[in-house]
Amino acid sequence: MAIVLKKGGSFNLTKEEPTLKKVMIGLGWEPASANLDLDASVFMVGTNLKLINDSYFIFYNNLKSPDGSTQHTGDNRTGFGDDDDEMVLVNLDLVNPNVMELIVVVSIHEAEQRRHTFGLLSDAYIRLFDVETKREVARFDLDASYPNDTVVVFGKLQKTNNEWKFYALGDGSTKGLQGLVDIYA
Ligand SMILES: [Ca+2]
Ligand SMILES: [Ca+2]
Repeated sequence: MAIVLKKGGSFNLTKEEPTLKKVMIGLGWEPASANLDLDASVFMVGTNLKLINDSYFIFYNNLKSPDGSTQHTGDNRTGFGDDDDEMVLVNLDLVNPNVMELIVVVSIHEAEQRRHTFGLLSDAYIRLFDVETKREVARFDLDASYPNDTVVVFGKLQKTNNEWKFYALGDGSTKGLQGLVDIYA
């Protein structure tokens, strides 16, 4: 049984799932209209909460981290369908030791030009899936509404004392992906 998290909740992967090494982070949503394109990205940051290197910003134009740990499986343009719309694979054993957090965000492509916000979609979630045992281990359904937001931090993996924890965040912002790039890059 997967752990179902609420906003702000956390899950200790190292303690609860000690054999988990290869994690698929699945992200899903249902758009209210066509041409609403959401994009998953990951900021791999160090103790100072900055990218350890620009190439550790993982998004549709930079699909794989230099350490080989983190792989974005590619851009989905529509979000239609109940399965994961975009996915990121993380091999925890390969994560560069300087990386303390993998911050998983979803932003809306051309949000300002198209006047799109998270208010136009429903059933957004983030889930962690064990690639080797093919089990969902944790899930967070974003139940808050984000009528004006153009980017939402869905969750993060954080390493503390060599233990990995997953945090369900659901933190929205009106500043788009660039707003987060300004913070973390
Ligand atoms: Ca997309
Ligand atoms: Ca979907």
